[in-house]
Amino acid sequence: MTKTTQFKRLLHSDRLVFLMEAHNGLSAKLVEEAGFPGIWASGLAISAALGVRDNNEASWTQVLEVVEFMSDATDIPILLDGDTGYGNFNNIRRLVRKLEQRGIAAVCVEDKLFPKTNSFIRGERQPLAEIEEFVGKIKAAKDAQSDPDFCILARLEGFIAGWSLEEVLHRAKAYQQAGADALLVHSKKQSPDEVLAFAQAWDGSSPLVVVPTTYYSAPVERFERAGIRMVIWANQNLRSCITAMQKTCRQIFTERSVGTAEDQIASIKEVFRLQNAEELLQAEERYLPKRLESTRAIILAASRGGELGELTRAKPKAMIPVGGIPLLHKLVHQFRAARIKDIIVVRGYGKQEVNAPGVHFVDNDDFENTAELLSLSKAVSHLEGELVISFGDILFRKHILQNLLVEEHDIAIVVDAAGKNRGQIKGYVDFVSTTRPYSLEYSEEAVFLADIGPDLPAETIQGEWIGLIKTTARGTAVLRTGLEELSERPDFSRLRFDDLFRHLLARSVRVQVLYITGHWLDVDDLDDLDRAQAF
Ligand code: SPV
Ligand code: MG
Repeated sequence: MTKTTQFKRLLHSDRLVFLMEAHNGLSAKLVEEAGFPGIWASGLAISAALGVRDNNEASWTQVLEVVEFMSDATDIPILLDGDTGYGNFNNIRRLVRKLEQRGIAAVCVEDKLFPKTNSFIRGERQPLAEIEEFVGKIKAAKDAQSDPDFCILARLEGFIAGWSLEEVLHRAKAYQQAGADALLVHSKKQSPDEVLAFAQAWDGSSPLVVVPTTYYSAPVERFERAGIRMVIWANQNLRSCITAMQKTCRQIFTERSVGTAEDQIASIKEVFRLQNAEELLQAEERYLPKRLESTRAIILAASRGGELGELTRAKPKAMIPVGGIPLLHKLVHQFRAARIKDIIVVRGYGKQEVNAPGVHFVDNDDFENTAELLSLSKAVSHLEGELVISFGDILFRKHILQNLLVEEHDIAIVVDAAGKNRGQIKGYVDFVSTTRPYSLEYSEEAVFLADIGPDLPAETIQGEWIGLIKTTARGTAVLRTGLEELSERPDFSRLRFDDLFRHLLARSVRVQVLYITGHWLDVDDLDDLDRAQAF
């Protein structure tokens, strides 16, 4: 049932119906959870919550924004306190159209002048609108609605302004004839006498609504007996949160601690429940790509890094601090930042010194006599699904991993085009030749690995593999098969990644090249370590 139909039915219910005030999305939700069938979007409460006065200081579009949040947060109908309609007949026409668009069920408009003042502030001095002018406003509002169940309530401020019962009845009849769906009779008396007198004199041809703010102590049965259809508790939520917040603020300020207050306020968990945070988690499961979530990383960190001398006497180079943080921890952090949670570290030298929170370890205890592929084979049970393989002694900028992760080819490696001139001064460089040299020109065409190894002819070298591979689930399977095939070779324990790549190339497997230019480094010796400290 639409909210407009729900509201219309409430107006014509044969039982007394109670609406409760709300002033934002959260309070609206609380009203709904308490069991109320509808919400009073109070002008007083909304303006106060916005930190301004109930004098049309908040613009009508600002009020519209608030009620839209309220409507989005709830499934019960909202009756907006539309003050005097924010102008003349023309302004209320636009208001009604906008309210319909935002899912508001009804609006109440009072027979005073714009800008209005709250009825409890010198109400007796407040001028009423001319009857004809207000009648025109109601007619215009009714003509503007497109949903036949949208309701316009006419609010009688005659008692507030000190007019007689006759005058109020006279106006009521005129507003009813203009098309008002219900009449809200307001009073600032401590007793319900005025509204009950009105109800008694009223012929019942329109539903009556009352707002017992000052005469709150009157038993509601009296309204029921008088044939009143709807009671609005107009501001109690606003007032209760003022009291609660004042108390909490005072307490936390004077105690300089949250200690005592903590048990008296809603838990963060309750806040999340009210926001329906759970729904978003479920939606993320449905709509977010799972690819990155299920990608795992294998970090090869078995070697000592003898070139670093004393520094690696007690621990492997993966645990050497760079800027105070072990290299391995930096790598793990980078993977986590890319939402890779499942991280496997192959350790060997000084394995008792290798740690990182939340990672799985596998060991290559024969690290002294073996090379990269043997280390990788120790993690063979993890060679499944989408995978990133990384050397444990490299540092790279975040964008390199991000770009690698979105590559679509089954096997992709990162090649530093700037590394092509690195020469042979360093220990072992995985030089790379490709199907196309690095170029700044844009090209749709992917680049593929043509050859790799430390001894490539200089003129064929287009870069250096930095020690990062990404594979799709299919690519991982291909890599694993290649690894298993090579493991048959008697020299398997001495084989390195370039051997694996050449093996794959010989089987016509395509390995995509993602070019970078710098923005990474490996830590092979003390000079590298110096550079890493500054990275
Ligand atoms: C409001 O809640 O803003 C009202 C009711 O209009 S009263 O404050 O009693 O005028
Ligand atoms: Mg109001």
